[in-house]
Amino acid sequence: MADRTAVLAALRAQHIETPSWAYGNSGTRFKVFTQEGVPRNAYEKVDDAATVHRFTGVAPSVALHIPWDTVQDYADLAAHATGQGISLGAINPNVFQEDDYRLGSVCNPDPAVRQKALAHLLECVDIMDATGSADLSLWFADGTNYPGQDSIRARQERLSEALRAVYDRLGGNQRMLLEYKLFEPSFYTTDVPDWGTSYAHCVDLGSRAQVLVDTGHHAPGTNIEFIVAFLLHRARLGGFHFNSRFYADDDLMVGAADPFQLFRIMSEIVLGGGLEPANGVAFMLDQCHNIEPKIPALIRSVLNVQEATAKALLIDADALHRAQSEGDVLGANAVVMDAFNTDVRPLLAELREDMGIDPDPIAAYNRSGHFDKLRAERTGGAAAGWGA
Ligand code: LRH
Ligand code: MN
Ligand code: MN
Repeated sequence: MADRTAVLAALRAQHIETPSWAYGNSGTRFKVFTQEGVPRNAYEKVDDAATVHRFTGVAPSVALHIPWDTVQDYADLAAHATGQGISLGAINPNVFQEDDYRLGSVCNPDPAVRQKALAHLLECVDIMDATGSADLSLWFADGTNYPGQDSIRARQERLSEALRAVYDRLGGNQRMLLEYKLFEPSFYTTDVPDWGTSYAHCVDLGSRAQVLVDTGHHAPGTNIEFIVAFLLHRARLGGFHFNSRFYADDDLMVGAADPFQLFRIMSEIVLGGGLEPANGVAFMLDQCHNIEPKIPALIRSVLNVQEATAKALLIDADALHRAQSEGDVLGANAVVMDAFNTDVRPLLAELREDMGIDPDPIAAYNRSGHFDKLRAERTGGAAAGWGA
């Protein structure tokens, strides 16, 4: 059996980052639904992230999206976060929501648009300097809709050029995480469609460029845990945008659609040493809560990642290696399934009690009356960024 004390210590040290945009109103291309009590600005999003941390104990940072979270003074926002017991995490630039980006951002055929996009990326590194953020999470909506629309090769060269300029601007403790996505908003080619493209650019750039795996960005049926194992083995797994999906990039609560997949991913992380802080794997969420209340949904998501991690930590690694080296197919599979089928809720309740928080964070939040307070205090909450 895995050592219980070591399992509890690893769970206590886990750090799951929530995204500022998950606290705002969101929807689909058909409708952005408004909810009561949602934050009206970046400061209130930080407050909500701090609430999620207070109830879970393992979500001590919040990612920002710029310009959705634009403020006058980023150092002041960082100080506000510190005062609330959390920190500002990854900075996500936005080069996909302006008319100029109709044909792309850093891959656009027009050099003036490329320049504008690059200037925004560099400005985001300035913001990281002010917030103390270590990670720049890059996602490009760039691509084409029709064969012949633009040169696939020329677009790759433009991408390389921009990535190089940003990489060279990074400070010594800062990283660049390059996110890939198979399709959407482009429907014929996407300029960073898969982990291989991201990996190749990262290798060109240097060791502080790493791949960001958003679990909703693959073709159905893709074996994401293989990608995770490969990238971790090559020291290029920068982190995750966790969410779950039934069809495309659904951005549903992580672990809701396929808890077994989340467990398989976390198993590769645990077995590959990815929980060690030195390996720098960032466990971030990237979700939208269109119809469900946001703070409880984020608490649920954090708990889902924690449960999958706990199960992965319970894998008896010695028994697994023994079965694997003996070629014992059924035995090896049974070791993994035993861990998956373990009810880890009592273990996690014990952990939370040790940490001085309620063993049932969602019930505790619902009892706290916090939402009634938000509903009374906040009127006219902001949209997350879509359809605002
Ligand atoms: C793109 C994406 C990317 C964006 C976020 C809002 O689908 O996953 O990470 O920054 O959604
Ligand atoms: Mn994402
Ligand atoms: Mn996405």
